[in-house]
Amino acid sequence: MFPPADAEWFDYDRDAQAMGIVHFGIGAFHRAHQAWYTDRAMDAGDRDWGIIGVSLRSGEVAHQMTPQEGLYTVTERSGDGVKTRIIGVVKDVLVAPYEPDAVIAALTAQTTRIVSFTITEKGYCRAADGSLDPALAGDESVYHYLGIGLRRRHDAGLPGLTLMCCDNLADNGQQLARLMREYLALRDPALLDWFEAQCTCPSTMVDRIVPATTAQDRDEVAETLDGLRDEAAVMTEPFSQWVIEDKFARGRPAWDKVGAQLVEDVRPYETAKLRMLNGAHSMLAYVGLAHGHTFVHEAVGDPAIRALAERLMREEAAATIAAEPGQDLPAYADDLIERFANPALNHRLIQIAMDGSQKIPQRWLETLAANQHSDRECPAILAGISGWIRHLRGANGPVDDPRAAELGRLAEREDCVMALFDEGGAMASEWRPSDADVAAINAGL
Ligand code: NAI
Ligand code: CS2
Repeated sequence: MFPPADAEWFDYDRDAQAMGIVHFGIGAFHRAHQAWYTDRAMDAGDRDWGIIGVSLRSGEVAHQMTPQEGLYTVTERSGDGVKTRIIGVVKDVLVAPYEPDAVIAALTAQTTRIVSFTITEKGYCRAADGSLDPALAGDESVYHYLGIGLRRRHDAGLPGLTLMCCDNLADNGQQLARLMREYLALRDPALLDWFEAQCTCPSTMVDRIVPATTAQDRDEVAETLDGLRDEAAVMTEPFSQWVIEDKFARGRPAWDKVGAQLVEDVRPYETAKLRMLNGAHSMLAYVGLAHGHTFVHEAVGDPAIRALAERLMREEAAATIAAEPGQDLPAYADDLIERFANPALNHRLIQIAMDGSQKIPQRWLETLAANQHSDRECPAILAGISGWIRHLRGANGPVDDPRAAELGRLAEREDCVMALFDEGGAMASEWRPSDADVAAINAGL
């Protein structure tokens, strides 16, 4: 029977809704976060924010969701039990390489007001210095579709759009705006003024731990759903946070009615999240794997590794963050330790270890540079770096990172720390490793 007795579900007429949002990168995270907020905002009375999902690369999510007409479930798991909600807000999933015209049509629809993104850090096609890498930003990239879509909106006299990045990048809205400008400067410079005047790119701090779904998860959800199988099911924690810069070109769903914070400046929240949560996560991943752990809750349950996570968050990261009034960093660290320890999530360390080259700058290197200015040491992050270098050397199997080959070669060198991190190095930043830093990292190799 639908709906199954044990699941919460939406209560609006999904067939009557206009599609207000096009989302690129409809992976697990979007389904458990932005789509979940939008579904509940529609339930609370806001309307016409249906979502068209777009996959830029694989057809896997479309294969899972299309036979289900876009319906899927979000299951919250913790030591206290499980709670499942059926989400109705996603109406269609397009696979860009197979149906590019449908993607452009979605971007140029009169009803489309927001285009959002969770295409992973590498999806933004940045060179090592953060600028747009034209060699990566080709016809398969998100910029290609946006460039055509925005040009057609301009030519048709349609209003601009909000482009909303929901990936874990520092100043993610500003970065997207800059990268889009760099793309247009190369491909369609005449559109730049219209883009500036008509489109906005709010920054967002997004937070909800959403591990990749496993076959066993799907079997367990089928039990909750009275035997109904959900191939697109996502698992997450009860916690969720979304802090959004309130800068929308053509309105937004009433996300504030369902728990999102709309603010003028996202930075204090985003910096704390990237440096404390994500910084600790990456350290737990590389150090945890080196100690033979598989899941985050196992790594944080190992007293020596937990002490490193505490130190990284409370002393190394928190020391670099100017907290807003009401932002309690010690309490934030307490909550993070508790979230990491969630025994029901089974969040794999190897998933977090992926794409380190794209994550480490905003998670560790900015913290290291800020501490270096104040002469403070960062042994926990340095332990993480040792773990990352071992990872690049293949200690945990094949390395899943767009720069794996180049970084793997450097990681093998005796002077690997300088080759990676010093001025002119492959991961160069404001941080300059001292002799003591090099010795500490080498000691962990
Ligand atoms: P996922 O693997 O389920 O989905 C990733 C999506 O990005 C897929 O649609 C994939 O096709 C697309 N993608 C991958 N590489 C790409 C590329 N080079 N160009 C364009 N698209 C590409 O991963 P998930 O869990 O949805 O996470 C995606 C991103 O969301 C993360 O990288 C992160 O920035 C952000 N995020 C994830 C959280 C989580 O706990 N899973 C929480 C907070 C943010
Ligand atoms: C994780 C994040 O995969 C990773 O690198 O650190 O996706 C993390 O789960 C989220 O940012 C939590 O909001």
